[in-house]
Amino acid sequence: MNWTTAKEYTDITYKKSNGVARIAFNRPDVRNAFRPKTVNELFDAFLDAREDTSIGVVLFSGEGPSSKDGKYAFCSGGDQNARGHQGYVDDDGTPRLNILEVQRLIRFMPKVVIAVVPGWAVGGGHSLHVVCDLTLASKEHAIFKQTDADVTSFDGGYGSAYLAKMVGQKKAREIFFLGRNYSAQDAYEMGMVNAVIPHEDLESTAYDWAQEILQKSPTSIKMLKFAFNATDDGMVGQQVFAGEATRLAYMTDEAKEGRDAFLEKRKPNFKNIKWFS
Ligand code: 1HA
Repeated sequence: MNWTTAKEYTDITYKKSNGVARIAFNRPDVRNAFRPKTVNELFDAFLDAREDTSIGVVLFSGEGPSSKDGKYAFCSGGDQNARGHQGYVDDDGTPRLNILEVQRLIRFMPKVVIAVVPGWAVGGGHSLHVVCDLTLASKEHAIFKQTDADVTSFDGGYGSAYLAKMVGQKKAREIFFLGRNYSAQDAYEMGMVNAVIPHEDLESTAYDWAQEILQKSPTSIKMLKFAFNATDDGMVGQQVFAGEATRLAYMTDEAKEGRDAFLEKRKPNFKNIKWFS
């Protein structure tokens, strides 16, 4: 791993190495809770990773440990100190819930996003791991927990409904209704974690998984991601999948003929195009 800093931020770190981007929360003393500033930075970094054509995989993690007690965290959700009556209050006083836009960026980017969970994944932090394509968890320190019902919040989208598709209805309801702690092994057995990794190997294993994915066909990977998404994403899922299909269609001779005919102000000639079945 030869990381170079892609951009300096206050609340997150953002690095790149050899086709892989690494975005990590950097507020370890509050278990990597996110405030509006954190969310704005996440959005900026994920957008950059999406637009960078050299990047195929994004690792999403949390820096640590805490300087106060040495504990690790992926993310403990919304910063309760920044929470006003209508949402998480920005520096200009505007209440926001923009973390859902970050969820959508992760969900719809044509790249693989891997949650690398070194410690607590709680509340909105739990939902973020759920929306990632894959999750790798620290054997010793990862703890999964849903506190939404403790603090009068509810992620009624991917955080709950998609979780239920992953672990089953009964288990998802247990996670939200009881708000218990689950170890990495528990989460693995439920089907919401891909692998339980010794803590000291977590980062290198995540990087190895990313490199393995990067050996694959980029078109296959993105079409597969959007195919997996489509059944749960309704018309938007269809739109995203079909958008990529359109891109492929644009690369054909048939599409060139359609475009050229328009530009040359003539009727298109599709007679030589075969009707493959
Ligand atoms: O659900 C949503 C949304 C849904 C829809 C649309 C938008 C959404 C946006 C956000 C969210 C949410 O994220 S709601 C859920 C918000 N998060 C929580 O309820 C988790 C609160 N934290 C905890 O339950 C615990 O801190 C913990 C299980 C993560 C860790 O416990 P532990 O190891 O015992 O540490 P603890 O002593 O509690 O915390 C260490 C320090 O971190 C404390 O600060 P200190 O006393 O040292 O000054 C603690 O206050 C701080 N901290 C932890 N989590 C948060 C936090 N400070 C602010 N906000 C936090 N979320």
